[in-house]
Amino acid sequence: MSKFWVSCLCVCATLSASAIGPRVAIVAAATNTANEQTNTRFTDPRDMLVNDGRFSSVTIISTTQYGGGFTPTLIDLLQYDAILHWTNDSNEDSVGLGNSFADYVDAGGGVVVSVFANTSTNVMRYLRGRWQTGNYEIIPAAGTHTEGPVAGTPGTEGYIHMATPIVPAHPIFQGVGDVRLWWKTTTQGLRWGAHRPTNTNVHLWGQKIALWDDGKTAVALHNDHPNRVDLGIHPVSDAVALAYYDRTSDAGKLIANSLLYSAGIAIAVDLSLGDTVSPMAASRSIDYTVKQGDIVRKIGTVQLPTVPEAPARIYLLRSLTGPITIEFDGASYLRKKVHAVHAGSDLNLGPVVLTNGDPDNSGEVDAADIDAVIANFGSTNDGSTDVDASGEVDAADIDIVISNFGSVNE
Ligand SMILES: [Ca+2]
Ligand SMILES: [Ca+2]
Repeated sequence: MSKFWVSCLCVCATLSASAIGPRVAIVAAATNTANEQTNTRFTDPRDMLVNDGRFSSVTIISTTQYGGGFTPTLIDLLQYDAILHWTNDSNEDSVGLGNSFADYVDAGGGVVVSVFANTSTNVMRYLRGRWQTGNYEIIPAAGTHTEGPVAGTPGTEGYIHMATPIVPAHPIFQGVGDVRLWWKTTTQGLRWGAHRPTNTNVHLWGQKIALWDDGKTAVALHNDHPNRVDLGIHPVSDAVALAYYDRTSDAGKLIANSLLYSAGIAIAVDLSLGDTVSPMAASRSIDYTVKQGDIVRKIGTVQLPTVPEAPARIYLLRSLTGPITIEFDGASYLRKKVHAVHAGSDLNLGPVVLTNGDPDNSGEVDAADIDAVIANFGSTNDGSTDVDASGEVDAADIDIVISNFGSVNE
């Protein structure tokens, strides 16, 4: 894998909160818009997640062909610990998106799929490709959605409520009370609102853990992928359209809990970047790989702010208990291995110090690194040989290489 992430340039904006928690992204075809960063069908769920306070950042990525929309690759998605997906318009490429999401689940990322991505009969609005052939779906695609009450008198209105969960102790329901969706019937008898999946089935590998009070699916899990959750709810609130979830109920909390659960257990690590002044001149991305034996269980990045407020966090599937090895390997730092035991709950690795000075990524701080720094001396735009990220390739960078000379990857 490339050591230098190709970021999604200017098309995604991230709202950072001071909270400690997973970095998450909305990756959705919420609507066709020239600017998904300001359109309320994207910003309403984004703001709900930011205000929830349990995510360190929330990014908006549109998957439509309009505005800044694109089909993210696995590399794009690995910047996040979990993603929330839904559609209310067509994806640019529903096959490519399904392939990326399947790869992301395999890499340990959390994926929460919501209405109408798990109800629409339009082939551009549900995930295809390996998402379907690899059995990542929970609620079968294209089953349509139901609006309004089971039976309703014309000209009336009311609510669909989530019933008492089938698995009440599940963490997804922690602190969640009433979850409700408003509906009305027109005087002509048309039903409107309370959008939920019509199909009450889930795939053989799925499990329903909560229903709406009419028996439709509200929350379902994947038995083989603990990082997969399906919600029978459209994740835009009634601040945007009356027919959507009641934002004074706990629907938003249910969505946030699902995202948090899909991200997995938190592994805290007090990552310090040796030979870097504090505060750092620029934030840094450090790649990591979690392995069990030789099997790769999770790959991703941690983003270190210039002034770390708290240990960085890595998220890992809760089911992967046993000894694990975490390899850190970012930019001009040597690879560092840390061993731990994953007991199924959050754990703390304590301090981990990385060694800087290998801008050519040979695995050793050596003469070639000094040559590389000298070759770029004075440059203000070479991120690899500016090993202290000061903004300039200068004497401090040579000092760092010399001070760690001879160090090798662990
Ligand atoms: Ca080297
Ligand atoms: Ca420098």
